[in-house]
Amino acid sequence: MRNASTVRRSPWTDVLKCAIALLFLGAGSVAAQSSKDMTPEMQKVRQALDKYQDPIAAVHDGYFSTVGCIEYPKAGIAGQVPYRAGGMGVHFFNVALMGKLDPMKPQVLVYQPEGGKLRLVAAEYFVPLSPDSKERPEMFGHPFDGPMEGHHPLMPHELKHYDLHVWFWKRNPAGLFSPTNPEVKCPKSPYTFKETAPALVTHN
Ligand SMILES: [Cu+2]
Repeated sequence: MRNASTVRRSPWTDVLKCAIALLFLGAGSVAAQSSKDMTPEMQKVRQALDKYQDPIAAVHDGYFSTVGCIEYPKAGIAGQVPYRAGGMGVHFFNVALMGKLDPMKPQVLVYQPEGGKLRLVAAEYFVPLSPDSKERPEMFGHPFDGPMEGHHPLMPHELKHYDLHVWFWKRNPAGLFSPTNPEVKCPKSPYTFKETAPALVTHN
């Protein structure tokens, strides 16, 4: 009798284990990007950009909202940037920073609408294609995506560029540098755009 009761696990142990596992899974969906995945340089950059968690502070520094929230319901196909299905959120663009490549000064800040607010989730480095940009740019030892067409409709197709997304503030199961994040969702709104992955272009 005694043996049986010590050997046999209570079904509640399993229920409890499941509940704990679910709790962690649930927490994952809103989890911040863990700093252990980032180099000390990246942690420094994130710290410096933390002030933009307030979108108004971003506007004061010249990052202006492009209004729309972007989702890519389908993965990119041949001839397109190989995006995975996911969201990209709302982009705040600082045109004055175009043409400079400085980790501390990303051209774009990416926000996710959440509970009626905008939550800072990523920074994006943006390099327009030009005769000067002969080589694929790199940041934090990671090559940029592209070159690609502008993201229609919030950008003209002609704005060919390289870009690199870094999910400093939100965990991205697709990877810290993945352009899309399957856990970013846009609200039902006339300003939510379901886009297709931009076309790859050649760099002459
Ligand atoms: Cu983006």
